[in-house]
Amino acid sequence: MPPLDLDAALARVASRRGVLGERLVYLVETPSTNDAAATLAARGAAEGTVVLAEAQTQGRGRLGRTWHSPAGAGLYLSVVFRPAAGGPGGGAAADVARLMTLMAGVAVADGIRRVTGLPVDIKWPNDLVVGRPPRKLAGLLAEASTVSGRIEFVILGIGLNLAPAAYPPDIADRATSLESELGRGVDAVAVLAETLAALGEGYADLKQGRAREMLDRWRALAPFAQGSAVEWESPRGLVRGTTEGIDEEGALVVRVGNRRERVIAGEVHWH
Ligand code: BT5
Repeated sequence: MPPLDLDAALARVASRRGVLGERLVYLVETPSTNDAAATLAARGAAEGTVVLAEAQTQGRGRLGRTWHSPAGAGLYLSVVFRPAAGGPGGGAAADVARLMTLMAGVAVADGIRRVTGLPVDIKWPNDLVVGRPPRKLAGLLAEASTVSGRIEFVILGIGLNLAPAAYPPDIADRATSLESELGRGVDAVAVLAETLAALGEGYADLKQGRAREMLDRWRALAPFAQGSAVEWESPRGLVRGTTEGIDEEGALVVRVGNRRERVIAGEVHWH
């Protein structure tokens, strides 16, 4: 059973969230809400379908990593998007899909900020962090399904820590939760509703060609994207540089010696 007050909270933000959350599937435990949502989407589930779980047994991050998802310690949810349906053509849908992770970072950060006042920062590309040194509060996982090069759907997964949990030691040092940061309980239902509202608005902006405003907001929420030391493995070996923001396609721009490089995917280590 989903929390009883969820319907009321979603009703309050109905005009902002659009179709997001019109259909909500609540699971007590599932391997991964991204997989559950992808299965539903492949069977035709409508845009905006949300899968929410109390716990995940195989929560995933990027590059095959694990997202620890103990029961009741976090929000674990996935949303079905169909950017190619109805509105824009294939190229525009690909643009929307490409910026989905950054848009979601803005939405989740703003959702949390509005409900709790906690100054959450975004760390490129998919982390939400708090404090210095930054501790990870939430992570995003956008996965697109394509058929003959056309985007069928995008599943956006959000894992957000609500309460402290017994993580493995290597993660415990770098993770945090809303409760540990705020020193009090949080209204998880309000955070969920406000996040879906912000996601609905951000998605509408992207579909209507207002990516620039979203990217500006992203920049304002992402202090590490300017002047941070980073390194990554490239085909030429380890590359070190200093971040110089993001470009219009959402790539991280890094100054390496006297040239600039664009980083679009893969793993960047921050110092
Ligand atoms: C992410 O990957 O941060 C994306 C996480 C997305 C999770 C959601 S939950 C709902 C949906 N269903 C899924 O199966 N996934 C999505 P990445 O950037 O690769 O970061 C993963 C790394 O974060 C791990 O290797 C750990 O170091 C760390 N980590 C794992 N669990 C964590 C947690 N609960 N809190 C903070 N850090 C964690």
